[in-house]
Amino acid sequence: MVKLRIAIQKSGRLSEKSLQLLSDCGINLSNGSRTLLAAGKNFPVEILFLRDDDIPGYIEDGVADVGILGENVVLEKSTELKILSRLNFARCRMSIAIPRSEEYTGPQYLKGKRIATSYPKILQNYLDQNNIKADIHEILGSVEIAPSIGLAGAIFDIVSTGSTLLSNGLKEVEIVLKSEAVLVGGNNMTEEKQQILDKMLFRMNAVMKARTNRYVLLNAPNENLDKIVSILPGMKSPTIVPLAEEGWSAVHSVIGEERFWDIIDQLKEAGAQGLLVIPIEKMVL
Ligand code: PRT
Ligand code: ZN
Repeated sequence: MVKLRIAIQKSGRLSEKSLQLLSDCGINLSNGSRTLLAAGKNFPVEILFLRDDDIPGYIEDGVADVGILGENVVLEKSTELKILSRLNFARCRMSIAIPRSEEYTGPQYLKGKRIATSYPKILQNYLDQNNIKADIHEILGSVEIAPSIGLAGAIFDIVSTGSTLLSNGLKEVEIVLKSEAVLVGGNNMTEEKQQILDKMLFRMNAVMKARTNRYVLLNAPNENLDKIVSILPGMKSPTIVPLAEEGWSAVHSVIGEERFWDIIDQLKEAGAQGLLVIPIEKMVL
């Protein structure tokens, strides 16, 4: 039987969330992540556990069909892979940082400087775009200590909370790109594999929509219903059910997380009471 081979990170920041996403998509694995290869029990996939840096090469060589990895690694390692879905986890940015004591005067500050990074290709693109000639010094780990040991005048690295920069006496001066985990694929997929992939993408979309939305129930006096309905975005329009108590209704709707607290505040002001917020497990539109 044909199986879609999915490469995920063996151990690191992406591993757990990649496995969780598959599990939320109803894809259960027969053996744990300790082996190199695990089979889907109830879905035609095989999971290959690799170092994230190796995933692009495995897909380009056709050993894996798709993979989950940071967009930053995709941009650094490959030009051939297509982003099939953005996965909304492992968010970070790739930034240039310099010693805190230095005065930053804009990208031209970097001219002639030595910049340490594990991402020379992305950095070179950025420098070229800004017409800056600088000396890129590639190192594999602990990039953040390069300035303090006199190895470089600036660094280009992944930043999440910024606390690593802070504790190394550095400040972030340019955000070059924003990254998140993505599902990527190569260019030559058989029709059978494409069908499995489409089915999995459909499930992933349902899971991701559900993660970024909440189901909201509230009670409202009937005279305020028009106002409340106008505040709610909803999928189509909210469900309104009369309460046992005369003159009151229950309103059910779905709210996206990006405007969630705003909308809740507006609902309260419009007379909503007894608000309940419930996570959604899957959302198929
Ligand atoms: O062993 P393998 O090669 O598979 O893993 P890895 O060590 O190369 O990668 P890993 O597991 O550290 O990260 C995998 C992916 O997670 C990265 O490619 C990014 O896409 C994403 N990601 C998200 C991050 C971070 N956030 C992050 N904070 N990757 C690394 N960091 C580092 C950052 O470089 C900094 O040094 O974590 C440190 C802490 O960051 P602050 O700003 O929160 O202090
Ligand atoms: Zn890596």
